Amino acid sequence: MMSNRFQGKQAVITGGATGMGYDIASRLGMEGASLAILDINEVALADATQALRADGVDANAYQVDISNPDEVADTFSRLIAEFNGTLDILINNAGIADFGTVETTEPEVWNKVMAVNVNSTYLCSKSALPAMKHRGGAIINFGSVAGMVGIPNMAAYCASKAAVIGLTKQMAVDYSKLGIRVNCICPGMIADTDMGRQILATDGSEEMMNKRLSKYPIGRFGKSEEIVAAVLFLASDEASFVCGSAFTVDGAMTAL
Ligand code: 1HS
Repeated sequence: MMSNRFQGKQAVITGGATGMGYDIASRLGMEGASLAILDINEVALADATQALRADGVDANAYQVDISNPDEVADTFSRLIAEFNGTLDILINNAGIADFGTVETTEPEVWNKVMAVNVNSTYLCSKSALPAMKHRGGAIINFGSVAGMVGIPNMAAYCASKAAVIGLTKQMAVDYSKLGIRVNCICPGMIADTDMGRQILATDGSEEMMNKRLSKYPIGRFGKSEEIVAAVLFLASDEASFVCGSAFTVDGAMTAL
């Protein structure tokens, strides 16, 4: 049975055109939320919006590079106007993965990963917060197990996700008293998204695959829907006392 936890709520999802972002958007919309979908990919954005609307979801699309301060400010002023000045939920989902040790990571790659994963979370939150103060709200950032333990050959990605976890805790301290709950989700390897496939493909040898899998006590990688369920919980009123949490959904990967 589909519940209606988000009836009357207005939500922004970054990176909402594909992968987990789309899955989150779709579930939020099916449970009643009105959506602003942000994505850099114009074609994917048009397809996603069409698919959501075909399912009866109220969704508007905004093409934006969320690492660009001016573009973010302009996009949020337009989408908040469309939402009549209020915003309830911000899902800072968009992110990229890249590979390298500290020695093999070039500054351009380091800066891009930090810009897309960390700066965007800061910039979108900065633009969203004034509109969330009217009736409270929820911000869900995307950390990762990679922000809690080291992953081989992912220096920039690990640093970026640790920064998101730190920013989440800091924001929770400043904004909980205003009724805005800030949390981050820390997924383990999710195999059925583009990012998951990209990470698995960097070294898809059987040996590497088994090594990766052996880090997961549950004996498998995760599925997008298992992260989406946790994100929706954090966004909902059921999580009314959950603030500043780094919520691991990882099959005990970081417990090992
Ligand atoms: C993509 C997500 O942030 C997880 S990174 C974990 C990679 S590993 O556990 O498969 O090495």
